[in-house]
Amino acid sequence: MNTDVRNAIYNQAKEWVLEAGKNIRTKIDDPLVIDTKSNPNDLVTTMDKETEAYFVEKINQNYPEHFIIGEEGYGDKLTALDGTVWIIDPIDGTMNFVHQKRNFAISVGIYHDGIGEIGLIYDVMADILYHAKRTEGAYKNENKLAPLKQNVKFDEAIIGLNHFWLCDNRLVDEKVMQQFVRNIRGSRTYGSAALEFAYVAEGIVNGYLTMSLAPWDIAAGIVIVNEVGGVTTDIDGAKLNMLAKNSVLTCNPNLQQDIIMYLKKGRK
Ligand code: 2AM
Ligand code: CA
Ligand code: CA
Ligand code: CA
Repeated sequence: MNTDVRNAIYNQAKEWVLEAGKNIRTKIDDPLVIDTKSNPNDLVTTMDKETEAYFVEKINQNYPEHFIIGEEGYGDKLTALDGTVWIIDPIDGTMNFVHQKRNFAISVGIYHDGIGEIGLIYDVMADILYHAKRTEGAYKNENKLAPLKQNVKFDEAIIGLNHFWLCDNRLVDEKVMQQFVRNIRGSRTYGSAALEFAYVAEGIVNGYLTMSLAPWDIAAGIVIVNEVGGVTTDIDGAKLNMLAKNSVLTCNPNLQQDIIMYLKKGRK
């Protein structure tokens, strides 16, 4: 993707993300209409839909040749990542949005011919924008993020993961995962995949392990983590499919082999 074109798209995307975030903050105490999707704990609100619709309208107006993949279905149904594709999660961490009114993010990844060019993750209530352009480094607001530390050891690592890994699950023996959390230094569960990617990029957690996420949960995060030297694969260490669901490991490259070895040991 041409640098001038990319800069223009990046500036525009950033403006829309900040604007959409401001709209959410303004309405944060308004009554919510909450529906459920795949199960009673899988929430969606009018604000998720309104925010996605806002992006889709703006993109269609300004970039009619671009494609959109969005969680709430206002985008396109794509079977390939050819051309420029905006991969959007209007609110990542809807449960946090509903119950906590914080700890949720707007996530926008912009890919060109399958390559992640731009990543934007906006922690709306904290007003912190994590952002990156491929090969130009990653930023937290105006501050450039440092490359990930070289010497992080497995037994000193903090890993983001939710508690389902420790319950009977279809992917990995929970006994092995219980051993895993005892052998790392600590675990954290933030409830927003996008923010967990951002924290890996920031180096405040050293990895994030997650079951079955959609492209919009991870598209921006992959670009941002990549810019600080982090690596993202599926939980077997294989390349991700950005048109399907994936169980994902994003982490400091020092830890990747150790974590994947653990998973392999318990893999079903
Ligand atoms: P969401 O809030 O955009 O749905 C919470 O554990 C993280 O997992 C969030 O990033 C959430 O994104 C994501 N997630 C993906 N599929 C989910 C589902 N079926 N139910 C709840 N959270 C889901
Ligand atoms: Ca959702
Ligand atoms: Ca999400
Ligand atoms: Ca969402």
